[in-house]
Amino acid sequence: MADLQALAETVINGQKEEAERLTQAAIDEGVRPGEIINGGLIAGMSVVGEKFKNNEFYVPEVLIAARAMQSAMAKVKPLLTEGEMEVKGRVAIGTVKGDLHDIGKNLVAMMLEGGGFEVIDLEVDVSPEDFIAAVTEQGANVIALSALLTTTMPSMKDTVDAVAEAGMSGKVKVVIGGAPVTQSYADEIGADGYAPDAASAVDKVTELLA
Ligand code: B1M
Repeated sequence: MADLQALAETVINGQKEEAERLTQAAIDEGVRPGEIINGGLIAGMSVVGEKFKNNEFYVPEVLIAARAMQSAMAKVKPLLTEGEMEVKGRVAIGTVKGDLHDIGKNLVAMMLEGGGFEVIDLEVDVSPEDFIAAVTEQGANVIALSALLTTTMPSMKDTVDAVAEAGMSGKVKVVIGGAPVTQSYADEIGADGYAPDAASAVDKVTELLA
């Protein structure tokens, strides 16, 4: 039987090959991709985050764990998108200007793809202008902003303001998230939605486009 706790441990310990092997075993046993991601990969990375906060882990351990998680994720990702027929909307996602954290943003992007959305991944350090360009040039109808630093959260407000200045408020929905972000911050800056994690980001975008 698939052992998602053991998979989480391989992420925590940065065991890339073992993480890939256990992920493949879970896939072969028919465990749903979302379950592998939530119960194994995200669960492991949350522990890594805690250890980093408590100074039990330093940057190198964190990067090694992230590499194990991302390479295991690469095995699950094609399955999340496989068989999806209806494209529910086009989401331009990125980590905001000045912010280079992309693990959570990548999870949200993958879950959105798995939820039937077309995802335009603008990567990291994305300016408000680049988000607007994704709407005007690539037809995005949702802008999804991720921030992990309190110092980069103001760029979320700048992006919401840029959407209003471009006359797109209401037509393009802006959803925000990331560890320091809250519903009350979303309300304060006038974002259309907030989600605390990757799975609820899919629910929120679905709700906003309904
Ligand atoms: Co950084 N870092 N980091 N870091 N880092 C944090 C965020 C920090 C909390 C660590 C700490 O001090 N305890 C702290 C921020 C403090 C603050 O502002 N409040 C911090 C800092 C200070 C920094 C640097 C400034 C350190 C330095 O250089 N002095 C620097 C900044 C670089 C920059 O961005 N300009 C830095 C650098 C790095 C690394 C490069 C080493 C690495 C990033 C690697 C990468 O992303 N490729 C890193 C990491 C890994 C972390 C921690 C340990 C883990 C972040 C992570 O990936 N978590 C983090 C500590 C922590 O979180 N406890 C920390 C796992 C990931 C799955 O969670 O991204 O929260 P998360 O995503 C979640 C939800 O938030 C949500 O869904 C995801 C999963 O369900 N979500 C969304 C995310 N985006 C969403 C968008 C949505 C909806 C939901 O809608 C659109």
